[in-house]
Amino acid sequence: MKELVKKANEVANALVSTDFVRVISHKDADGITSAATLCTALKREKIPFHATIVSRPSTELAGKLNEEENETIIFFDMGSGQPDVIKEIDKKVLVVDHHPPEYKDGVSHLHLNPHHHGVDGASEVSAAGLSYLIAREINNKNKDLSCIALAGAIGDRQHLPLIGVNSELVNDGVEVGAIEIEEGLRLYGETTKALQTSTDPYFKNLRNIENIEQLLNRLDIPIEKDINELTKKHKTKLIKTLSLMLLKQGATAKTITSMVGEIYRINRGPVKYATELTSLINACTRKEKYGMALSIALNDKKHVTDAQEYEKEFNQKILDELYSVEEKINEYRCVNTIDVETKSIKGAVASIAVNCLIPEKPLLSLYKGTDEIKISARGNEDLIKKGLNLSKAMSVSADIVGGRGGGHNIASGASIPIDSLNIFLDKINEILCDQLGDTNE
Ligand SMILES: [Mn+2]
Repeated sequence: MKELVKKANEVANALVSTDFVRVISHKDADGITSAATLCTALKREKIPFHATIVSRPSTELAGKLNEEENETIIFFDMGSGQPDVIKEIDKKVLVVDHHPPEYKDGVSHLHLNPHHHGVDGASEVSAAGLSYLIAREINNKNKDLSCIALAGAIGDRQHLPLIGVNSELVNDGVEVGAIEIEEGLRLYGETTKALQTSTDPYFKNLRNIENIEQLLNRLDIPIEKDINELTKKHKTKLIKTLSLMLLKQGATAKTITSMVGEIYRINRGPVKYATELTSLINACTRKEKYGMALSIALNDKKHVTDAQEYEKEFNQKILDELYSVEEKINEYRCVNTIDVETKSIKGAVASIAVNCLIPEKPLLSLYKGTDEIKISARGNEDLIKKGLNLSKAMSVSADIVGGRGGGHNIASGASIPIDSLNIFLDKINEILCDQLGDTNE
């Protein structure tokens, strides 16, 4: 950890000694909060910056950056896996990424990646946490920015539980009063709504508001109260009932235990809880409103209502899809697949289903476009323990059919040519059987 902070300090020094910083970050909650954390720190130092949110570093992007008059460019949440593109940029490039790196030194001016310092980038720190370390090295007063970075760690699902740098940044936030830790259900808002719209976890039998009201009445719990404002007695009763419900519908043990735990109230930012901030940013990115997402992460309240509207809309699509997921499943020996109608929800649906409904096998969610099939693959902790590595399975299987794929062991993506689905599925099924130790033919 010490070494990682030392490297963050080098990046901080490189930034404060320049008069303009060009920030390029990834288009997800982690990338956007990374940019917001650093940009806030730069603003406080009166260092001008320009931030752009992109999907991945490309030759086209490199060309554009070379034409600009920036001296210093910082990449967040990307770059460790794209040395070729980084090399094309003839400026001072700083790469800050937590994905497994394909190089160490010699490609960019500075390369901050936890994997080089014995820190796990999949569980202990995301790009936002790295951005936070840099911000804190720029000025110790930036500890309050931990609440933005926390939303990034949550976005990359590194909060169950928070460990390593992530837990350190929360401690910093608590120390300066930017974050308050509460114990409770990891849901927010009015109890009935919170249960009806919950996707993390997803309650199969709480689709109708009548069912929920009946349940609450039976438990003698007031329906109009906020879920986190319930008395301890009511919360305990509710948690017991909900846990049983999840168990019955097939949810993993981790899903059930994760429903309860630390929740993080943030005292900086346009919403009350860190999870809410993550969720609003995600809602914007799915609509490709990256500027809006960034402005929310930068503590601008202007777009919150719109973002909440997107969130609601998106949530409904997921709930509709989940409702029929069990009927739509195609079963292979070591993998399940489903077809989804909306591209933007395929990852979310797969991830919820494999944790809350059908946990026995990894789940691939397929979106069939005109010439490509986009695939999101999701697993759960139990499958990881058995040896699941979706990143490898997806990249190898996609390669074979002339597509491309990769990601993390628990969550991965691929795109493949439209006519290659059967070959792809045969291959990935075979690889997954191998990984999961299913040796029977
Ligand atoms: Mn990330």
